[in-house]
Amino acid sequence: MKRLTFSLGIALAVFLLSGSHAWAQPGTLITTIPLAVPGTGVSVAADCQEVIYYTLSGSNNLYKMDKIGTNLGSVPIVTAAGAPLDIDEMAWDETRQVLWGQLHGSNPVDVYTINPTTGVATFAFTSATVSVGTFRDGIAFDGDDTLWISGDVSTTIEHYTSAGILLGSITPKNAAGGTLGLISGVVVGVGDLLYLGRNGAVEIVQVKKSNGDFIASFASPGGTRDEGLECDATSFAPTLALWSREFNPPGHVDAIELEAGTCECGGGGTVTCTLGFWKNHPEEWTNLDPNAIPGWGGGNTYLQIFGISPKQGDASIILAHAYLAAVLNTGAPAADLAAALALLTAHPVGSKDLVAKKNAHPDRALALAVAASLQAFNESATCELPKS
Ligand SMILES: [Ca+2]
Ligand SMILES: [Ca+2]
Repeated sequence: MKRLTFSLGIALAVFLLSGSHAWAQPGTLITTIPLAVPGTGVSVAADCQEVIYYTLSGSNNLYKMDKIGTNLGSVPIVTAAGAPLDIDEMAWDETRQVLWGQLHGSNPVDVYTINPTTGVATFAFTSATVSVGTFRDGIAFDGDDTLWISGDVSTTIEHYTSAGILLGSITPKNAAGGTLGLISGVVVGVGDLLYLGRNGAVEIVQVKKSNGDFIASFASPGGTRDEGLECDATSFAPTLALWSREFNPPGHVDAIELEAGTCECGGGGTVTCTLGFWKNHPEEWTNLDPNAIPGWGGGNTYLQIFGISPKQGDASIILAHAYLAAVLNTGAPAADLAAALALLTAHPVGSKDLVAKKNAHPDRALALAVAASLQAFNESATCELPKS
């Protein structure tokens, strides 16, 4: 009897403890905020200082409110020449301290940067993204200084450098491996992750940035239409929030809890000098000549080596990519750099010595381990904002 009482006491303590922590889960609604100025629209953005931005259909105003819905005023969005612009979905860029926005009704989509204080919008580039309707719902700024852009009710997401160079396109998949479709909002996650809102499907989906493969999904506790999305790591810290914009008037934005650490405010605020960053920005290389040919490069230039895909799991090429990015970054582990150079000298790019096969060369596992270590370093390395 005594033991039973003791067990009940433990159970009660666990119950009380769990109650005090509320056991919040990813996908839980944190709060719903009615728009301070009501209306129709698809946009929501958040800077890293608890200011929420949105626009309304038929207006060129950039509206601001705080995380409890207090109206913080508005500023008209205009070009430098004074022409009014109706902007749809927007994404905060913490590095440049600007909003990236899509022009309403543009097809293919015109992309602008917007100064949140003055409202002055600067044309950036025209995307390849063709969209149905007139609302432009998906834009996200990535910490490697790229953008992910989709139109409305889209099946694809296009990937661009901040200078507007098209890097590729993904077609996100559903759990069964078919085309996901209905994509409106897009948010960049940490690592190989995008969060997507599905127009009218009341669902938030995680897919792989690299190829669109399905990872997971949860029912959206937001409105009936998850249009624009935005990562907000600040307003409800330490809880990580995803803002979702409801289309229909009077309009609201919903803060939805996300798994801790899975997205960053405004792309993180520093440029992460990943392998992709260096591949896309040869003009930023300071300690290697992109057109020089290393002895281990199989006759290719450094820049050409970045363009070779590692067919058959060719570890020489995987290692060469990681090594080049690590050399271009500052502060890579010296032992890893030396090991990589020795391996590449023994097994140059194009030798196919280290392809995946039965009885693969014993150096293959070592090359992959060194590449993984250098890649972990590259994924955390920061560098200067591109000068473009
Ligand atoms: Ca939509
Ligand atoms: Ca957004």
